Amino acid sequence: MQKGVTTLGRFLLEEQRKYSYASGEFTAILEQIAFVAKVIGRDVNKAGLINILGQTGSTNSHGEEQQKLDVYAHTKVIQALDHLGKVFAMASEEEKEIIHIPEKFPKGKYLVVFDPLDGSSNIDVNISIGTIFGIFKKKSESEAATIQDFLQPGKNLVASGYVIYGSSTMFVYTTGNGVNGFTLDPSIGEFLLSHPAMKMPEYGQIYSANESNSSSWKEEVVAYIDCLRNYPERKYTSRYIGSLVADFHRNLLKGGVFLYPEDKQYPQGKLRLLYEIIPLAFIAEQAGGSATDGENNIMDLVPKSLHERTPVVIGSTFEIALYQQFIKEGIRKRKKKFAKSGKSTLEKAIREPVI
Ligand code: AHM
Ligand code: MG
Repeated sequence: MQKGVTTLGRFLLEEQRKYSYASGEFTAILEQIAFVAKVIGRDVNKAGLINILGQTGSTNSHGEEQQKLDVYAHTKVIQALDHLGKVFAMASEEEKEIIHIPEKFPKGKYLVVFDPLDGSSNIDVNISIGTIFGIFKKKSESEAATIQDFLQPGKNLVASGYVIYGSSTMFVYTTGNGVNGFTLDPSIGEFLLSHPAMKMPEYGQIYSANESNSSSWKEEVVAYIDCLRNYPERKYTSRYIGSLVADFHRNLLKGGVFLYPEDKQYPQGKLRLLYEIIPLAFIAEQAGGSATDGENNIMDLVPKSLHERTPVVIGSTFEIALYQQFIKEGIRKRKKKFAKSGKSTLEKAIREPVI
């Protein structure tokens, strides 16, 4: 191995040693998530082959291969974590109720929330997808987990992260001490530190939104996008993959903003607060960016149910602050305010929101 190369395992261990009280329980959970990411990544890469293998009658080694890949990933994450003795309970996008630890295994003190395969509709067309996770500490003393245990704000997270299955497989995580990214070297089957201390640029030139929904966006959101499109100092461009982890990851590296606001089809927003948006908001914040639902910092929101949806705007500080300004002022107020100036609302909107 090359000098200076740090494996994820070594990095986790060194991080753990920084805290005298750390018992290693938490490290064990992260290691298992990284392990299952490799398993899921391997199967995602075979996605196009599953039918071919099935048709030729070749061995179906897992049995699960006939399942939808997101259900398969869901099962694999549970299997990777349920026996550790470190997890109290889990919640997944693929399961309506809480996932309890089987009686035969001891329980731990951590709660894991996850979206096993986000953007899974993109698998068939070879577009990057991802796994998102968040880890909380259990608060109650109860023997069996209840939904209440999971309804914690982002600021209670002890760790969060995601795995992107793209042109390479990457594991990105934070424990509140900055964000670090690891790239899988398939030849040795190890995640290697490739993106230490990731920082989101203060601003970018990208906005990511499904603009086909814009006819039912609030007028402030339409005006905001218009403002970015016509921004005088730099030309913003639109990039939308439709795969949250991939869109977020690109913006984390390059700067910019991802938004999925309320619209007619999703009056509460489409994305899920607990296991999609809160974990990514923690990463964004730790990398120097932020996330809002338009009014509140995402990290302050307390989910009211496991699968609650939220509007979200997440990204670089400049673009988020600009968005907040549009929402706060309201277009009508803005129009009124600038009516006398003789300048168009848009011009004013661009000039005024300097943060
Ligand atoms: P999923 O959790 O069912 O995969 O849906 C979430 C996905 C995100 O990855 C992505 O950002 C969004 O849905 C795309 O939605 P749309 O197709 O409406 O633009
Ligand atoms: Mg999802």
